[in-house]
Amino acid sequence: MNEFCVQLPKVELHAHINGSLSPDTMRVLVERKKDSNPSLADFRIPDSLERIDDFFPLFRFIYQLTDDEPSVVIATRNVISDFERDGVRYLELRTTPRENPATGMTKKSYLAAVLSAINEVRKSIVVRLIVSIDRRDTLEKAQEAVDLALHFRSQGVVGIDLCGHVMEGSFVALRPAFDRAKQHGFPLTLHFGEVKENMAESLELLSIQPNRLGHATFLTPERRENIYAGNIPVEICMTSNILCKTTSTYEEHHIKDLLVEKHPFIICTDDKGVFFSQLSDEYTIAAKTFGLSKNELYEASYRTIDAIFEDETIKQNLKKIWSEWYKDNL
Ligand code: 6MZ
Repeated sequence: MNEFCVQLPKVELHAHINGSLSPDTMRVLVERKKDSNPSLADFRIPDSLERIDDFFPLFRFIYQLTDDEPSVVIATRNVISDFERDGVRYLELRTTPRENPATGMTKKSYLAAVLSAINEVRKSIVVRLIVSIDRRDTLEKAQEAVDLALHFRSQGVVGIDLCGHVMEGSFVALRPAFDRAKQHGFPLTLHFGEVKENMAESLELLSIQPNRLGHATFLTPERRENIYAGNIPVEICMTSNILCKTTSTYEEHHIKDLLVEKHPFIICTDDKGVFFSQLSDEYTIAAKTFGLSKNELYEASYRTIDAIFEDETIKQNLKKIWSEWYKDNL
């Protein structure tokens, strides 16, 4: 089944760039930097995490690897190649603009570096960028992220994300930036109900009418009803949820409710570097856990095309690629 899941054309819509660096890419970047920063050579990514709180501090290490533009280009290019090798044909990466005065990297030059890698010519994968706003940011910084998204729109920025430490910050404080992004026509995807404690702001998050939701693990019956009524696609990251211990088993994962309800979902990786899981692995897990046939996996993958932040022409092109693959393989 895994080989089939690698071959299956797939869409990836929830992948944080700095969480997606493979061990090989991390090694390449450590090599580049270990002379100036010897402590990097000792870092080990943990196999498992006690709780989701242990996840976010990992980025203090990873961010030292991508703290200048050439490293950002290598990181982004390698992440794209990893997804391409895994059969991803359309990819929306997301990242939080970051600066580093020590190397002269600004948020603008960071995004320019990411986009230069995204816009390298490739035959079998289309890549776009979502600009992430961290929950811990000030409104001013969030507005700056929207400015940058507008600045780089013609180079492949297609949407705005709310992400970051699930127990910190608040959407309410940042809402004016998201309202402005929406006024400019950017679709929004919001991390939603990743932990129980996030439920307090769920109504506020839905009131902005997001185009997609990340995770949506914890839902009250009312919120579930809102999401179904709005037909809002959910980005599902099973291994991420298991390793962050927000879901206890694959069998109990909330994707099961979406399968039963036939509600749109997109199987995604979240942070494939930190969680050691390719997108094909996530499809394989879904197939094994819920007994999905090859045809059902194909259908699930085909339906994700409707959730991308791109126009009808690109959607139709992708649907053609999927249909041709179906004729040859199923
Ligand atoms: C919320 C997450 C996340 O933006 O530097 N991030 N935010 N929930 C998650 N679930 C596990 N996984 C990653 O990528 C890393 C950043 O993405 C966010 C965190 O803010 C993390 O610092 P970029 O490319």
